Amino acid sequence: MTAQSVKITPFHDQKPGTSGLRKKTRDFMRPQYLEAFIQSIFNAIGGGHGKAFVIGGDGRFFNAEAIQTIVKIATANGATRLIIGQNGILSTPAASHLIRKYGTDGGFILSASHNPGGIDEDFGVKFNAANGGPAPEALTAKMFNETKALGSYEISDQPDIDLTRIGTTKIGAMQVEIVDPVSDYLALMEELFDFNAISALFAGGFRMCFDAMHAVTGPYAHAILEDRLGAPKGTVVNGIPKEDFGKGHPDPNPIWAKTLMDLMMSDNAPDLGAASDGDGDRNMIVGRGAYVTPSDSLAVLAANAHLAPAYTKGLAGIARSMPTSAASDRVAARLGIEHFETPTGWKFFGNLLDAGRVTICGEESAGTGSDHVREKDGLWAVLLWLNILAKRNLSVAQILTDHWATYGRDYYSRHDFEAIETSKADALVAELSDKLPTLPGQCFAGLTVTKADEFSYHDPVDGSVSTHQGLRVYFDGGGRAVFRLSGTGTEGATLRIYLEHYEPAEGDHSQDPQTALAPLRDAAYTLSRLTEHTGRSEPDVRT
Ligand code: VG1
Ligand code: CO
Repeated sequence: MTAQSVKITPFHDQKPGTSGLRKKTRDFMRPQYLEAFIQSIFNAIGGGHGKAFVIGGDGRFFNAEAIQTIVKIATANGATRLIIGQNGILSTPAASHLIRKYGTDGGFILSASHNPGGIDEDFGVKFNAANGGPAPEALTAKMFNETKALGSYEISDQPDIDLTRIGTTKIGAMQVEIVDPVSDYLALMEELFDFNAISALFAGGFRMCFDAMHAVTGPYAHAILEDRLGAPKGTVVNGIPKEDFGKGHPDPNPIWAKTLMDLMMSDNAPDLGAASDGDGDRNMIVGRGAYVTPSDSLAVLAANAHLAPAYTKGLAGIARSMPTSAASDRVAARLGIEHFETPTGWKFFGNLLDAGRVTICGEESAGTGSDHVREKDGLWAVLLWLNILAKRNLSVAQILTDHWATYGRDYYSRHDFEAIETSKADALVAELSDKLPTLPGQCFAGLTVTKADEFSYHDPVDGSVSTHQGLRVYFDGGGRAVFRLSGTGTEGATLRIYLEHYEPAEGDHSQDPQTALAPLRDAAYTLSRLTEHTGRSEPDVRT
């Protein structure tokens, strides 16, 4: 076995986005493309010599091939220990846990998350640091700089490793451990939650449907919900990971998890419906006849977390991404704890979690998690809901109604406009950001603007500043519209418009969110000149 240095011409399009580098799978399959990015990561972290890494992915097309390449580059860069999920499988939260549990120097996660998979779809690579969390902005910037100047990569000519067999082998001085992807994660969940109470809930006839969307959570959900907690066989559907996710979008929202939504709105609905995404870090929660928006889910989980063993002592604080509704802020205020508003993307929660300033975090995009790992965690959220349902003896709908009666309701919806020509989306954002200072006092579709700004984040832990994190417009009557461009797409631009309107505790909580938000939508579309810029007037996805 020898390592060789391969000369290359650097690529100039390897800028990590909201969550790692995402590209068309065929881009990643181009000669030297993956190699260049992986070598740049090693360069950005000061080399691989003597270091340990976790490696795994969501099982999408090209997962196993990419892992073999990373192993060879890691060998040549002097790594001494690799921990790899069997068959190349690790959910994002499980990978985060392994990094922390075994104290590795970081981990490589192969996933494009909720984006479709397959040779003509998407692939992605994320690097997580030694705290288990996504590389912070300073590190992703370093990686990008490395990619642009890269002259060569190091690779070893060893044969492929056997990913199917659990156990430890040696490649030269390097130890390679193939581990069961589920067992350490399951043990962690057992520490956090009251598994006896949840088992008793299922034994008492409680029914749920968990849609793994042919993605990575299938094996985890089978092992935890059915085998360990005793939910009836068949509780987990679409539970076998497929390379192309059954040709679907593994995105747990009412559009892409429509079959589950239809079931939950029908007469045969079980007590709880849940779904997770490609890499297992997102969750959707839906009760019988009651969809729970991710922003509300975060607030309900925070308000009830003390019912689960891990959180009986209470929460240190709560953080949410800026476009997420203010529902969780209201919970923090009542609990008398700090709350934080961060830019979109889990990497911004890392410092707050590491510093012990927050315990629970969440995003409107169906991500919730806590300080047990440094990623959002789909099954964790489902188990916390189950723990709460087991303790409170109420339905999901009753818990929600009760929550709104206490805190008021933040009507919320995100409208996505996908695959817009990049130049048109950029023009809309540039024009809107230019005119922000002139908006206050102006009236659009009957609503008057009270305040408008561009969000910048000042990290209270390390003092770093992240600018250009979304445009915010506030209206008379308490409504808010946020505009930002997605950082996870692989085709054109996706414009996200986030709408939110607060109805106090004594107000009307029974409206359809799209109806309640219609005036705000009209104002947001009009003031951004959405149709003039993009030719669109109907979103592709409403969450
Ligand atoms: C989206 C979501 C964001 C999330 C990110 C990664 O980013 O809005 O909240 O953190 O995806 O999630 P963007 O830039 O497209 O809006 V995942 O589950 O795709 O790793
Ligand atoms: Co994901």
